[in-house]
Amino acid sequence: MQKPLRQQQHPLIRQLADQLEAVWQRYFDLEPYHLPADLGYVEGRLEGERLTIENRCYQTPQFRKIHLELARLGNGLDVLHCVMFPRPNYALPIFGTDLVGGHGQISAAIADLSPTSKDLQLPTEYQSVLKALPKAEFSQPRELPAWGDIFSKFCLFIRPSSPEEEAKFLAHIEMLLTAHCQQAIAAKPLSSNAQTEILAGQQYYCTKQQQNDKTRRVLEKAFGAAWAERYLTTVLFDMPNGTV
Ligand code: BLA
Repeated sequence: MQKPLRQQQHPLIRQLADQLEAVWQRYFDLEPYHLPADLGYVEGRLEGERLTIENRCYQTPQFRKIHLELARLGNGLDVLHCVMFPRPNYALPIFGTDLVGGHGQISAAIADLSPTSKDLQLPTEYQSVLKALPKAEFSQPRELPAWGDIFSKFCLFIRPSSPEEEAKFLAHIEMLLTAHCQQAIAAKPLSSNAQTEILAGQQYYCTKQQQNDKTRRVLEKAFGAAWAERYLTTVLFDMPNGTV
């Protein structure tokens, strides 16, 4: 039996994976969410190197899908991907985080609570909570790509430059996620006619994320273009049943 992927990955990825699950377990009774049967654990080959993907997926009354994915390509590329999709009857933002690194260095660390309302603003309760968090200053901020207009003004996108900055990133995400779980638990479900806008917001988020060529390229090289498209649209950034 192989060791769980996280034990072979960059320590920041392992720590973040453990932390995300600990916070979810603290706030929710997690029910399993079933991914398409062949897409839970996947192995492919990219230019002779093995690409391994391990998915964990849950749901709660507030969240349609809480997805944590760990991926490792050979010994050179480690990825943590996480998205919490709210159910369409909750006007909640989308929590997302991505860590990408290799050879002992994380090159991209991103975390956000992304708005899904028409005006692309976070709910006012979230704005006040996020404004009150300690300012997260990092020495190497990174610039968002063109498709990144889905992210809020609180989005953190950096290259952590030291173990201290890695710890600061972890601590920041813990606060962000804790605030999100508390808001979600306090949120009231909406009536069905208010859900169209929320679905449209989630659809927009997914469409933009699917434009991330860096993710698509890794998946295409290992599994081919058709598989990558299916994975991007059914596992990473899918819409609830019955909507397109
Ligand atoms: C960047 N994502 C990247 C990069 C790679 C991947 C190789 C480039 C790293 C760098 O520029 O240093 C690869 N990410 C993957 C793969 C998976 C993955 C293979 O998740 C999954 C199998 N991406 C997300 C989510 C967010 C996100 C949820 O999946 C944000 C909440 C953001 N990833 C994101 C952004 C970049 C990135 C903004 C930088 C893109 C750029 O600079 O062009």
